[in-house]
Amino acid sequence: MRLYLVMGSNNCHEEDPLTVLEGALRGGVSLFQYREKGTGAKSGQEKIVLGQALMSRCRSFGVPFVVNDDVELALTLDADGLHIGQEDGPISIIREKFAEKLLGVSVHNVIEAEEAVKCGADYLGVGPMYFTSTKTDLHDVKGPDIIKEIRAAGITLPIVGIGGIDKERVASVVEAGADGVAVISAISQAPCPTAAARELLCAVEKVLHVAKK
Ligand code: 3NM
Repeated sequence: MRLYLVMGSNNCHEEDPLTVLEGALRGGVSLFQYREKGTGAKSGQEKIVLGQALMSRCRSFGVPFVVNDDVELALTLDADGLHIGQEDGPISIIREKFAEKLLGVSVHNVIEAEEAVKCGADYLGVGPMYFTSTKTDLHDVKGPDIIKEIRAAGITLPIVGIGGIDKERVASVVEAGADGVAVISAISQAPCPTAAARELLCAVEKVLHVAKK
């Protein structure tokens, strides 16, 4: 959960998403979510074909491949897991469909986090940590304090913070109690995704190692 890359083709601008992903994997991304959403996003067969190609890159690095929202696509691709939001239907029903797979849930407060835990989520995505223009239907910015509140409520499930995170902001998110960070633009829009991933991972590990001492 240390460095989670979330990405679809429209997050990569001029670059080929496969090249961006491969570079990011080389830099140490440990989990990948295929989020093909928004303007110009692929659909139908094209979405499946890109998903297959991205999944195969992840497999060659031994990194789990998770699909955002799209239950059918996750089943078609036989992905390693699914990530859902609060609008994607009852978590417990989806959990049953993906009994053997990774299930992540986006949460924005303690009540949603407790519900996700009760329904059997494997990890929580908590956001937005900071303002971001990458997501259009953004909730109110919560800041890293919301992770502290979730931890204070006794929730021990793996947590990644998401939303507007760059290498300077990693420490605030991990110090608040996250196991790692999830990013889109900090890697997909970086001049060198490998270097960007390396720097983000380094920033996460720095806080975790200090905490262990
Ligand atoms: N979910 P960037 S914020 C996909 O708050 C997503 O749940 C969010 O993109 C949430 O790293 C977000 O470029 C976008 O800010 C993250």
